[in-house]
Formats: sequence, structure tokens, C-alpha cells
Amino acid sequence: ARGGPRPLVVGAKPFTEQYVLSRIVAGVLERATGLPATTLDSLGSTVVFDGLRSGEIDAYVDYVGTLRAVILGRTDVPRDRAAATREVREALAREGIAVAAELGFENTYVVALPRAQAEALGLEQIGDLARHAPGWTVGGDYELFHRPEWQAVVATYGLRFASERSMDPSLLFEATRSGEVQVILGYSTDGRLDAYELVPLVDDRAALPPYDALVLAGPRLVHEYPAALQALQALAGRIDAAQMRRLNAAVDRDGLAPAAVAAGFLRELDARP
Ligand code: PBE
Repeated sequence: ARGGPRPLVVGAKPFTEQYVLSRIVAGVLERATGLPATTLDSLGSTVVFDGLRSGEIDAYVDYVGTLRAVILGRTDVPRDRAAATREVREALAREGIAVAAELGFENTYVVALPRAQAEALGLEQIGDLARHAPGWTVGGDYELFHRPEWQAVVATYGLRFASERSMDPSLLFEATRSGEVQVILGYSTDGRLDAYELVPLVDDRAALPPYDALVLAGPRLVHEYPAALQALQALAGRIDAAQMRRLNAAVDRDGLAPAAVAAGFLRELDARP
């Protein structure tokens, strides 16, 4: 049998940002513990959280609104951003999970469509879609249409689409070009919104919660590797939305590997501690 402790495991949901951030977190953990850290990709929100809670996964990045909706089952939209984060922190602490760092950006769902179409029809706010929705197909990732946030958007703005199409989030953008879908629920930190000339509609009635990104640490890090937890704290406030969009674009637009983008980020972090 092989001796020594098992490698640390960092989880990732199935989209670019998660691939990049998991490799950043893994890099920090390796340096702080001397243990190898592997990444486990393409897990759904519930699966990755359960893995963290049970100790199969040691860390991953999740978002305040997601944790509130999917994990705590809260469907109301919090008024106060800091209070929402605090509420999530406290609930996680009761499960033996620590928030190691608030990264400094949010990644919210954005309702977006081709700019030319939005301008031609005079669409600016999500509610402006109500008239067109019955003739349109909306695209989203594999979780969206089962999530309470989608129910909230649909109910708040009275939207009834002709159909809903789930797909890999990396295909959503091309689907607006091919005409397979007319509207998407993309991610606000996606590096391709501009390149595909998509315009986000304003959530003027605040149907969506805040989605601030948190690095979560599981029981094993909390109890056995306090130095690792401390090392992750160095990531607090180090990635704003513009930076995250650049990291995502380096993968999705420029074709770099997530591991290479993560390594570049860590080198820069070292250069300006
Ligand atoms: N989000 C937007 C999703 C995907 C991107 C952060 C709300 C989530 O992972 O929960």
C-alpha cells in the first residue's frame, strides 16, 4: 500500500471559471502543505457541495446566491449583500465548512441576447422580453432550469418561453449565432459576452440574488491543515470581475489550458504580495 496522506482534492463545476479557480486553489494548497492536490472537474452544484461536506473534496469555489438557493433552499432574494454572505458563512460553519476567502467578484446569471436584436426591438430590461418570449427559445446551462433562481426570474417578469434548452455553457454563445436560441442565461464573468456582441438585459426588479465567489474549505483542511486555510486567505479580494473575465477569456478566447492560466495568476500573485 502507498503510505502517507491522500492527495488533497479540489472540486470544480463544469465551466471555465471553475476549471481556472480550482487550479489556482490546488496550487495554493500544494505549496502550503507539500501534498499533491488534484482537481475533480465537472461536478454539479449539489454533488460538489455534498463531496465537500462528506470530506471527499477538500475545497472548491462556490457563489453566495447558489449556496443560498441550492444548499439552504432559500428562494427569497436578500436585500443586503453582506448579510447574505454572513448568513451563508454561518450556515456553512454549522456543517464544519469554512469560508477561506471572498475572492472579490460575483458571477451572476445574465439574461443576454444579440445586440442587434436587442436594439431593433428596443429591449433593455428583462421584463421587456415578456412580449417576445412565447415565440423564443431560451438557452441555459444544465442546472439552470431546475434551479429556484430561474423560477424567480420567470415569475418576477412574467416570462413564458416557447421552449427551454439546456446545453454545455461553452455552447450557449454559438447557439445565439446559429439561431438555435434567441436568448441565453450566460454568466456575467464570461470572457465572450463582448466578442459575441451579446447585450445583458437589466434585472431591474432584482429577481436574482448576489453571487459573490467564495473559496470553501472542508473539514479536513479546517482541522488538519490550518496552514493551508491560512494560505487560501491570501486570495481574499485578489480577483475582481474584470480580472476574472480576463482569466476566463484566456481559456475560452485564446485557447490556453486552465492550468496554464492558473499558474500565470499565481506567479503574478507572488510578484505583488
Ligand atoms: N452562477 C453563475 C452559477 C454558474 C455561473 C455562479 C450563478 C453557479 O455555479 O452557481
